[in-house]
Amino acid sequence: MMLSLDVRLQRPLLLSRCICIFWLESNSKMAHLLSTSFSVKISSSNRPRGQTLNQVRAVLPNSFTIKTSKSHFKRLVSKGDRARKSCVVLATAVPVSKEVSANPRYGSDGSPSDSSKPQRVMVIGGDGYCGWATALHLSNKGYEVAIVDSLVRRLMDHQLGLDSLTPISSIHNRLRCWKAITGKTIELYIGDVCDFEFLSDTFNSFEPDAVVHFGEQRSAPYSMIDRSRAVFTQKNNVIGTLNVLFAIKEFREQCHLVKLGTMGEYGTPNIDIEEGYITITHNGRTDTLPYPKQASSFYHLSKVHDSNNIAFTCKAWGIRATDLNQGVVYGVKTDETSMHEQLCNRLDYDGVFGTALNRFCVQAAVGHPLTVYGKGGQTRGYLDIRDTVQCVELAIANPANPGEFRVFNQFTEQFSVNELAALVTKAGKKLGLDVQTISVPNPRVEAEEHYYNAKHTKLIELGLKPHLLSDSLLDSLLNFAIEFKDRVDTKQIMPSVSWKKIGVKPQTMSAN
Ligand code: NAD
Ligand code: USQ
Repeated sequence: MMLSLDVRLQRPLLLSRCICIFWLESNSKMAHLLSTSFSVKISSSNRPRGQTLNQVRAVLPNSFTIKTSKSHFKRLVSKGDRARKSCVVLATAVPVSKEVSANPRYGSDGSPSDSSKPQRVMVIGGDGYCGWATALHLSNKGYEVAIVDSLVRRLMDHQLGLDSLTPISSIHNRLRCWKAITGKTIELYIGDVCDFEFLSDTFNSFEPDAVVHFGEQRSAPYSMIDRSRAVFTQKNNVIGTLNVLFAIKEFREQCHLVKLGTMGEYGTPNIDIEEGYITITHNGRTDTLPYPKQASSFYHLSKVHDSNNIAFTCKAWGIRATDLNQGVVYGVKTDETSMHEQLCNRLDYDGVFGTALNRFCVQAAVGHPLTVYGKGGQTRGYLDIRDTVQCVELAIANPANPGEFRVFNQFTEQFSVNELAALVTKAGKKLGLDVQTISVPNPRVEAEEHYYNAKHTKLIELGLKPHLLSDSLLDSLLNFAIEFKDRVDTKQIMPSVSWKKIGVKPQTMSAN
């Protein structure tokens, strides 16, 4: 079926409102990326790799064409079996606030009142790296799960000419596969959480007991490409989170917000990093205050703004929230994503979205020298993706109290970049790889040699059993990278975004 949408319409009347929202939002917020005439093919198969930004001409569209099948449109809002929820995402009914006592899943003390009933968890950003693994894990553990995602990340990859190392199926095929293998349904709402009407409908349709919010622009380099990407990052992240807070207040007062923050909010202070709060004695008086934040990119700063907004609404409205200040995640396989190739998670290795250890493993696999930025003493907290899903489950199972803004530092070990490079070199040699390292002039503004000692005990106290970085994990990640090395576009490996060169001029990022 060929379908044309005129995006000048104030309110497109047709079909799935969700996809209209997605594209309209994309158009208004991502004008830096789109073009006056724009043709998009959406299909369940993967797009061709290595597409350049020039190939996906980038100017704001007056109209665009979506080629898809009728059945795909039907699946844009993939619903569970419950009849009461049919078409709710398409509806615009004004929701009614619910009283706390009217929520049968919580007792008067705010704790879940019926432990036998699976909790309903909304995973925002559930098509992404952490969100996909988490959604499957929670579904496997008996939670009723809905994924909310605008799919903007797939669009960004497309526009920057990037691709995951691993081939990833469309979200629809992923969910079909999950259902076929496990019999479990994960509901799907495609839309942008910055669109409050969409979010309201989604909340009223799904009625979450917990919301896990991964749905943000998460790359520091992306936020430092140019002014419009910086603005997009902060609008997308801060407004999205603000909308989630308002949705909880309005429709699901007892819902527990589990928000993905980042260790990078703290920066690299010359004292120990505490979990969220620090007790200070100043001029003879003592207080426990939020730990000072020194973020070092427009992305990391968006997380600081989120944290402040969440803390404020916990105080003002009694919202219950857990801020998971997560370190850098590595790895790709979890028990659930390993069940079938269509469930495979993404693995980013490029200079914009790829993170240190994942990048180093892919670099080693293709014989590219490991790209240590500057002196390589930059130290961060790291964790295996299998621990990301475990930590989120622990946070949901042990909710914050009403009004509590709880902060957990979510990582298991800390490493400098040089230490990571040495570990990958050693593991690569065991596999017969010739692994070299180069020092790349640091594209970022950050301390390259510094003190770093961050606390991370609260999740352990709740029962986290860490998967520490081991030879076997490195071996498996390297072998995984070797398996897919033919998909690597080596031109995407070197960093291309400079913290100092960012300006107002839109930057064209393309694979040459
Ligand atoms: P990702 O880019 O793979 O996934 C993010 C998902 O959110 C994407 O599917 C994207 O389409 C969706 N999204 C973005 N904006 C949205 C919006 N406005 N409405 C609906 N959906 C939206 O990122 P990730 O690596 O999975 O990271 C997830 C979260 O975890 C982020 O908040 C990130 O800051 C945090 N985090 C990630 C890491 C890491 O190493 N990957 C480390 C620490 C914290
Ligand atoms: N680095 C290199 N070489 C590389 C890539 C990175 O030396 O090829 C260095 C960076 O300069 C930085 C460190 O490694 O000092 C970590 O960089 P990264 O790209 O792995 O991670 P970062 O940009 O901090 O962001 C990632 C996620 C982000 C999350 C953050 C957690 O993309 O969403 O918030 O990790 S944290 O670092 O704890 O803030």
